[in-house]
Amino acid sequence: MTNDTQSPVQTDGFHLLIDALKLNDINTIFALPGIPITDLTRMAQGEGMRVISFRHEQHAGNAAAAAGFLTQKPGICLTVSAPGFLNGLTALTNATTNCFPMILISGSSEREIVDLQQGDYEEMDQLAIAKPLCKAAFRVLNAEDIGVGIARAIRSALSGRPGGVYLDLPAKFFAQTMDAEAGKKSLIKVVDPAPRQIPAPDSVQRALTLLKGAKRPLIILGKGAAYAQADADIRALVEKSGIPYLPMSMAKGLLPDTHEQSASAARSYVLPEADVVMLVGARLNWLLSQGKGKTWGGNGPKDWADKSFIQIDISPTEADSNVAIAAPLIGDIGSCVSALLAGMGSSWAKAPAEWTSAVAERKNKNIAKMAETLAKDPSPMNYHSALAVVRDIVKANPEAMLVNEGANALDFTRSIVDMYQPRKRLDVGTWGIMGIGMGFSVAAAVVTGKPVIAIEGDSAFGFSGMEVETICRYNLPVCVVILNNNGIYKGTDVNRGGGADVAPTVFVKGARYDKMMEAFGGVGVHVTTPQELSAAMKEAIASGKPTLINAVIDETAGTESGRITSLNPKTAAIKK
Ligand code: ADP
Ligand code: TZD
Ligand code: MG
Repeated sequence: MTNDTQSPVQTDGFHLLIDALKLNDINTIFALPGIPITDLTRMAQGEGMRVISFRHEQHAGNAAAAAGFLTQKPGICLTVSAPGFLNGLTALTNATTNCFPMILISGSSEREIVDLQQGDYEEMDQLAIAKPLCKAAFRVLNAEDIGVGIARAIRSALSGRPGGVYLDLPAKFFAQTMDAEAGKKSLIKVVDPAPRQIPAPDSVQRALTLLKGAKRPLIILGKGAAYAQADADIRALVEKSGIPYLPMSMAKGLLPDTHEQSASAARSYVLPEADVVMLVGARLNWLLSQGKGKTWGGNGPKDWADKSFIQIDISPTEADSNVAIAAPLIGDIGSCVSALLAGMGSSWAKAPAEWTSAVAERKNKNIAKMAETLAKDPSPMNYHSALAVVRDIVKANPEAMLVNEGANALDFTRSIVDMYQPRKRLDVGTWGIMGIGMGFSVAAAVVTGKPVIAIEGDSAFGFSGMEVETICRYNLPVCVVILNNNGIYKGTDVNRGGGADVAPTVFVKGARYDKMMEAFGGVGVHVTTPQELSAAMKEAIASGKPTLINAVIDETAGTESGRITSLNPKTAAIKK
């Protein structure tokens, strides 16, 4: 029995859960219905929540994670038991890896049967499985505890380093009834779920002293800085210090990529050369060569000079995780950056001109070289000529969201397409995971209401391609551009055994992904030139209609693994 037939003074688990979320200003759920949560999705919609229903839980989970990153509120993903839960778990773990706040709520089978392994429908000990893969995991057995359960989930997701939280709700919970008034009283509106963490004054001073003595300082902005929404202060810090900065991929646009202090185009120069590096919400993981050099970007391996690091991060255990951090600055980025600004006073000397002009020289040379490449119009179209179009479209629509995945399709887009506003770029993140494309696109459209451009490798798109139906169903202003080179990295690999099967990295030649969008009532366009691509993208953005552009590019154009070829293991024979 659902609440529809109950006496008005009673409430139940379904409604208490919805009320608890709404009380905390959470009004959207990314879901995939089924036992035991089908009615929950219906009731949530009935109670005025936006329920976005997906075709596979991983993409609902990815949407929740992106929503969390964009809004500083945990995104909610709702799944059924065992297989639905597992499908959502990859997204929950990816969110945790990326420090994005989300809550995966899964219905589960009855405890008594699961614990005795008696073979319930979709039986699985989900809480135990989720625990090591996310930031925190809770189970609520009784309706009267859901208020506390949601409050703990929200606090765990948002406070300190944000991350993914699992909430397990056995089927029995939903239909449990209780007095409506007592139920209402049991709910908690979380006060200050992500308390500011003010850095210690001596740690601010230590950082400033190091910065002051630097000859070749560099600031690296990471997606933690984008998440923190301290945009004005971060810009002020960069400009007041005069220090060249590098944005990590999802920090692009925090300051416009065209900013004169951006050192992106001189990345392989500044990383090895800098003597003091200030990390702002960026970890020294593989994306920064673990802080030890041998940059994977640029022109081959290079050792980094000895560096001193300042690291601004909310997580005290992040410091020293790879190399010694001379000046850890622990606190929330907003508080840390404003403390630095205050400490710099009014007479702070800008970064040495010898260094900034050396950076500018490298950068301008590289930009000129890139401009030459982008001006070419080869036939067939390649990554550069296609992305020159995307670059112009994004420049003309700086408020648009950009979602990006693939290997070459990712690396070239990141370096060619400038971003102009904060938190406009969503991508494969810390894991370099494929499959975020359509889930992130749905969330970007739902959360921001702005046009979304998804630049996808043809392989990358395949991981979430069925969600184009979701995009059409909700009529979202998403323009998917597939850089179609007939495969993973390239379309030209051959079967080394000489058999009839194609190589493992090669797909059907000339595939028409545009027809997938047409199948659901969206607009599909097949293009082979930059001119056609430009016209199709302009039309998509002007109309706001779900659009998929199959952009055929040179199948020989890519390189193995894009920019991270060096991470491929080599056989002993090749190494010699
Ligand atoms: P990127 O991949 O862009 O280099 P990472 O994901 O490696 O960025 O790093 C993000 C860092 O930001 C994490 O170490 C996380 O603890 C930190 N962080 C996230 N939010 C905040 C915040 N509000 N204040 C301070 N640090 C934060
Ligand atoms: N599976 C998952 C979940 N994540 C991954 N990163 C991979 C597999 C391995 N992988 C990459 O790292 S990139 C990529 C795969 C399969 C696809 C590259 O092909 P593409 O892009 O068509 O998307 P390009 O433009 O052809 O390089
Ligand atoms: Mg490809």
